[in-house]
Amino acid sequence: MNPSPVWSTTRFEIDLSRPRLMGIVNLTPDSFSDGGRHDSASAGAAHCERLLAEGADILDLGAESTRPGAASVDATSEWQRLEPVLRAALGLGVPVSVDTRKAEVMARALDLGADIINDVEALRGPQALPTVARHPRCGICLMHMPGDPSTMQRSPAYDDVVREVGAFLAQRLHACTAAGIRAERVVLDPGVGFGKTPEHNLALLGRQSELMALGRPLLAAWSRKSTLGVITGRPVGERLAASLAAALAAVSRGAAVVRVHDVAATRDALQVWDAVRIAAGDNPGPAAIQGGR
Ligand code: HH2
Repeated sequence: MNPSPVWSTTRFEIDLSRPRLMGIVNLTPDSFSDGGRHDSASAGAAHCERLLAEGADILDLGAESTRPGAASVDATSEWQRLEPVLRAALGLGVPVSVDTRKAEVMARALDLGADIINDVEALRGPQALPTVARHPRCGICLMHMPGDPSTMQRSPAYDDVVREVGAFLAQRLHACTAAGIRAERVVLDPGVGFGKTPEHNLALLGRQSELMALGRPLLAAWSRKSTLGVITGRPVGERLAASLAAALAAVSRGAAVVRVHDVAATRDALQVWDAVRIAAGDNPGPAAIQGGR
């Protein structure tokens, strides 16, 4: 089955016939690679504008870190961090995603007009699925994570990580469609670094075609993650080249969206990759993000 090339969201139909860049906007004091850099409303809004100028197609705003062992944040504090930046981002003319696990934050973000809910718990949290299902159009990213961020890296073990992550994502996609959510609204993410060893993460990338068979586009989020540090021996601040290599490996194997911190550099890398596709005669041509309703 070929994944549908469209991601249907609140205001935009995102054409995924070429890879899309999702720029990460962490509004947190404690994110694993850029905590404390954009955690005031003005710095967060400025970062959104910077990522757009660098070529982001989608902005992903998060106000709670999900790094291994991160302390959870209550919904009120999360929303206080998010709201002013979300209001500003929604005026920038691109799809805006909100990275949250809490139904209360999802509901508020959707009321304000958010285009996408990106949930690392794949809508398994209390009231998350019905909250999103009540919305007629928003896009959704369902990610695989066993347990929660405080426990997920305690000896992750699978018999066959690709088969088990695929079965989980298929089950969550089914839960969404059973709740009345059209499949075109959903993108799937194997969850690099969430309850997985470096070997697990690499197996998921190397055998990505098995996840493509689930019939929905895939999101790849390797940016700066620790597996890249294990492979290269580099600390988190020196993983740009490794992140670019992983992003290109993911899109070459069919990923439709790459979630990254370093938008300008990833844009350059994708442009070269696209130019090679054109030269090879297998480029589908320019693709647009339609909408703005
Ligand atoms: N990773 C992070 C956060 N959100 N969402 C999806 N769909 N996939 C991911 O792999 C993913 C995600 C962690 O990265 P980051 O946002 O930079 O860090 P932190 O959670 O510490 O804020």
